[in-house]
Amino acid sequence: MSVKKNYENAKQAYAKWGVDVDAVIEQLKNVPISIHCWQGDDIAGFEVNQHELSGGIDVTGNYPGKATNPEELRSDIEKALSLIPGKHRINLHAIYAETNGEVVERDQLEPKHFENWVNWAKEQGLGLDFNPTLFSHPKAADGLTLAHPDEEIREFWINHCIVSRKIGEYFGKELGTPALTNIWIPDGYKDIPSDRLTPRRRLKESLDKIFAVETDEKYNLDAVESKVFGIGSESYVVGSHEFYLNYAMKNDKLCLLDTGHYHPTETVSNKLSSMLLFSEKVALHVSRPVRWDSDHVVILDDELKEIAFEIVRNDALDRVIIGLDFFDASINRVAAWTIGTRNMVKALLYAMLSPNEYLKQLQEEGNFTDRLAIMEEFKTYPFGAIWDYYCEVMGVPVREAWLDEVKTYEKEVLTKR
Ligand code: RNT
Ligand code: ZN
Repeated sequence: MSVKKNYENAKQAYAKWGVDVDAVIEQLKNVPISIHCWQGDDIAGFEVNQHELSGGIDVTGNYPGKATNPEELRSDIEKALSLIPGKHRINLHAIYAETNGEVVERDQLEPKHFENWVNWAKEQGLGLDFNPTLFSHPKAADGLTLAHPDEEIREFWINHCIVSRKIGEYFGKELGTPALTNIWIPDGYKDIPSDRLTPRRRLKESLDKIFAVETDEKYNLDAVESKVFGIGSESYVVGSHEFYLNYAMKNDKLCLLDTGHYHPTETVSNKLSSMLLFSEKVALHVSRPVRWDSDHVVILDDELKEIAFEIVRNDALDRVIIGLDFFDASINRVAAWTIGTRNMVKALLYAMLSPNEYLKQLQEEGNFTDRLAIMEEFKTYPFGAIWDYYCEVMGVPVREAWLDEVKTYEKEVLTKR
């Protein structure tokens, strides 16, 4: 297979429509994806007194070889990164703190507990993002955290979020690229509430207290993530889309849209243009809901491509912060990262290889016949040849060759754990 020859031919096909493939490749190299660390250990984390996963999310499967300590997790991430083209970022949760065998309560966490991560990120040339962990904890056992009626519980979580934002700020300062610190809480009710307002009022007040503490936005960006339902919060989620959309707009925070957190026929792709009209930046958790918020590995499906089209067509590659959020324990976890992240990058490339200006013009002219015709024909343009070439020039395996590397890693490393 001559990757280069196929590329040259494919390039001509795109050039005919004014798509400058070399320029696209240069641009794509600079688009980071924030890869979630928690795919590697089923969201277990490294707390000394580990608590079972809670918060209405679930990881199913028991594929062997999950990471059981920070070194293993970092080495697994490095393996995945060696198979994914581009320079990316790693997204951590507070439960990935390293406390030297000491129990450190979450409201007492400090930057020093993430020093190893920062040193590693420097070595690897990676940016880091962060999340406070408001689940898998006795103080979250009621399914309520920032909206809990008990003030002491609320205070604990408020403080946890404040120290987390400080940790995000530390990441940004150390690594020279701002961290996105994203707050997601599980708060909600299994059954029909008798009062929807009071918990939301408490959440609003808790957030106000959290954000009253300043962080430098050169180093830390705050995001809030909504949800439509969870296991055990089927009837009501305090932090709904409308809640956070309004909160973020009013308080100049980023809205984080998770693709699994909306009603099944509602799509994040259709939300981006509206968000971008009113916010400078939007954040994403790209996931794949199968019948529910199941967090399956991201595949190259129509909605993923549509999300990528919206980012590219709206010229928002530097305004949409793309993060991933899936966790599948039924397959090799390094493969899961590799498949999901390669697909995200593929979708962006696919969208960038479309004659987007021309298609917009057709729409403005009311020429819907040509719009549909060209959009459909482009689906079978030689995208694969460009993708193969991109992998080759970025020094990562072309096509499925990465799978052999994962298999070797599994045999030599993962199965020995
Ligand atoms: C849960 C949210 C949240 C978590 C991670 C682990 O529904 O999507 O983002 O998945 O924080
Ligand atoms: Zn999410």
